[in-house]
Parts: sequence; structure tokens; C-alpha cells
Amino acid sequence: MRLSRYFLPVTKETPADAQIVSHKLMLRAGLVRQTAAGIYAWLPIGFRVLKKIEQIVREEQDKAGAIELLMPTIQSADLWRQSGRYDAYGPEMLRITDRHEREMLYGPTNEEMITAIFRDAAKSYRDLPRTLYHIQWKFRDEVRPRFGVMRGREFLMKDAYSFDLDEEGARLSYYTQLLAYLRTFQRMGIKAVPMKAASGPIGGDLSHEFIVLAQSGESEVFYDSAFDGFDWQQSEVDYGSAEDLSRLFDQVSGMYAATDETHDQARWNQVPEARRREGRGIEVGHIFSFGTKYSASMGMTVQTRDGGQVHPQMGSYGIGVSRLVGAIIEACHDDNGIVWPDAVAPFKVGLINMRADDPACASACDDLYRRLGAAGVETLYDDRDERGGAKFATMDVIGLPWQLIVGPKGLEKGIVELKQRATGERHELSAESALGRLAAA
Ligand code: P5A
Repeated sequence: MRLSRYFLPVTKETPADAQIVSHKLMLRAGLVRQTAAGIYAWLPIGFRVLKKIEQIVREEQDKAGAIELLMPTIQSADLWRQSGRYDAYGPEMLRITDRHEREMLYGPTNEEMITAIFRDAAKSYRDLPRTLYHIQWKFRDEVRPRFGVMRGREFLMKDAYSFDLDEEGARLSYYTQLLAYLRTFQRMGIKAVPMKAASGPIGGDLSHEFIVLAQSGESEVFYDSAFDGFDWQQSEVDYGSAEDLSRLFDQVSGMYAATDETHDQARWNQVPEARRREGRGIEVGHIFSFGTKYSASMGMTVQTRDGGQVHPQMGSYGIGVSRLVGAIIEACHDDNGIVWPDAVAPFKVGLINMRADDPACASACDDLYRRLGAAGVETLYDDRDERGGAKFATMDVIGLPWQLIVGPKGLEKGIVELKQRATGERHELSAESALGRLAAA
């Protein structure tokens, strides 16, 4: 992408209404723009990040055997009357009336809708277990939307729903999502610790929140640093093995991790002092197991193998896809701007032409840009006629993992400069080697 033809509204000023660093940086780097309280437009570079995060979530859900579908954002009030949550949900639910005076709502979550869809189609034990998910916008009329996309009113969520014949099956579906979450967040380059949680309005008794540590976090957290040493991508857990999944769950439950809501001082005192980590954290995911709460209230039954009828055991599993953009920035930034982990960066490389008015420099850059594209390296090419300083500041604030800097003096000697955003390390090398390094990185 040529910056001269892109839409990247970067600003130098720190926006006055933003309190936390991720919100400031998202506005400064032109990722989002607020269009109403707690409602954001995703500008091109922010939208690329959102799509990358969404795709990692999707791939890990698919690997875990969950099946993607898409449900609408607008739901009917009748659906929610069936579960009894229409009145219980309160003012956070955005209620709408259509031209026929029918009561509708903008979905804050989809337990009711998926239960109705699955209830009307699944009748036998052969239809279970199943986990279905979608990635769809939600609306919660938060009293105090704040911190930008972190607590928005409209936000993007991945929500999965599992249906099992019995409690044992439901636990395995829960463990499966737990592992999928550990792998998902690790792939994004962040550490999200699962913590025992209270289940709130969703219901149920088994629940974990996934928390990214950050000073701006809304909850206080306590965890055992033994957790930090695990590589969940590599861990050999077979999603098809009940034994593997149960072992994983025991392993995770064995390491102390809790939010202030569930914190147990006596257990905390047993964690060796050197391993105690305390701080604040952002909830990027939340998983629940709630038995027959929705299947029973909404009249869903399936036939068992021996001819009986049961209400399926259910769970629901959420990831705050749009919140993650902010949470990742909270965890990955420095004084100059965002430092994207490779997996979610909007582009991999920022190619900087230091002298757009110099024909030799421009043609060398054009050539590099073409070759990077041919090698499949996503590149944002700063071909604008601007000062070098302004170009560096832009690249630093938007946080692409690599900067490839090309100027007339270097070119005379046959060299370009490659800067790694995270470390600030700079290397002078030939254009050829730079291309090789970026294609391999
Ligand atoms: C689980 C999936 C649920 O809604 N029903 C379907 C269950 N859980 S939850 O914890 O309430 O939300 C899931 C995740 O969504 C993110 N989230 C938000 N992100 C931005 N702005 C908000 N106002 C907001 N509310 C929730 C969180 O990451 C949460 O973990």
C-alpha cells in the first residue's frame, strides 16, 4: 500500500478525552474514530488489525472443532422472553421497536438465539455434542463506556456455544475451549492468564476469565508466575482425548490465579512468595458452563441412546475481539507508539523513502516495494514528499514490526537500513539481503 494513496489520519496531538495509553495511541495512529459515545468506526489500519485478530480466533476455534455460523445482530424480544432474560437484563439492553410495533433488541449476546436454532434442528443424541460459534457485533448500553474500544457500547465478540448430552461431555467441551483460548492468545503474542471467575448474568458455576496484565485493567488480579513458563501451542494435548483435556484442566487449576472477586487469601499465602504476581488486568475472554439453564427454560430436549429425553448441557465462550486491539496495545507499546506483535500487525514492513523527490531513490524504493509484494510481504510504502523525521514518527507510532529505510547516500554505497521496531536495532545491509531477511522473518 502506498501511503500517498492510503487513508491514515495520524495526529501528533494527544487526544484530550483519552485517559489510557491504548486509547490515546489508537486515536493518534488513526486506527479508530469515535462516531457516538462508545461506538467506533474502524479506519483502514485499525480494521486490518481487527481482521487479523478475528482470523487467529477463527483458526483456533476451527482447530478445536467448533463450527462457524453467523447470527444476526437484531433479535426479537420474544426469544428473550422464553428464557426469562428480557426483563432481567435491564438497561444495558438496547431495545428497539419496528414499524409494526414489534419489540426487537440489538443482541448483547446470543445464548437464546443459538438455543432456539439448535433446539429446532437437533433432536437426537446423534446431533450432539456440537459447539457452534460466530464472530459478530454486539451492543451493550454500558453506563460509562470508556477507554475507547476497551469498554465500548458496540463491540465485536467471538461467542461459541456448546451442547452436550451429559455433564461429563459438557466439562470436556469447556476444557476444549479453555485450551483453544490459551493457544489463541499465545498466537497473538500476548499473555492471557485464565482465572477462576464469577459467572454473573450468564449463569452457571464453572467459569474462567482470561486476563491480560495491564496497569489500566479494570480488575485486580493475583496469579502464580509458574503459569508463565507454558507453551500452549506446543503442548501435546489432543482435542479428541478426554484424558489429555482433563489433565490440562487440572494443570491450569493447580496454579493459583484469581481476580479480586474470587481471591482466596489463604490459598494465595501458600504460593511461594517469589512466584506471586499481583497487578491489574483486562478481561479479553470469559467462558461459562451453565448446565441446562437455557435448554430447560427454552424447552430444548433431545432423545438419549436409551430412548429417554434430556435437556442438553450447555456452555458459552466469549472473546472480546475489538477489546483485544486495545488490550494488545496496552501490553505492547513504548514511548514512541505501538509495537505490534508480528501476528496481528497491520503490515509487516514500513518502507520509507527518505527523498521522494530524488528520482534514483524513488525508483529504488518502487523496485523494493514491487519485490516485497511479490514475496508476499505486507508493506506500507511511505512514498510521500515529507521530511524524514515526520516519516519516522509516523512509522513509530503505527508500530509496524520492521522499517526499511532508503536514502540517496546509502544507495550510493549500495546499502539500505533495516530497523526492528521492538528493539530499535538498526542494520545496514544490501537491498538484496534486506529482502531476504524480511521474506524469512
Ligand atoms: C460468553 C459468550 C458473554 O457474553 N455469552 C456469549 C458470554 N460473556 S461476557 O464476558 O459478557 O463477554 C465476553 C467478552 O466480550 C468482551 N466484552 C466487551 N468488549 C468491549 N466492550 C464491552 N463493553 C464488552 N463487554 C464484554 C470481553 O472481552 C468479554 O470477556
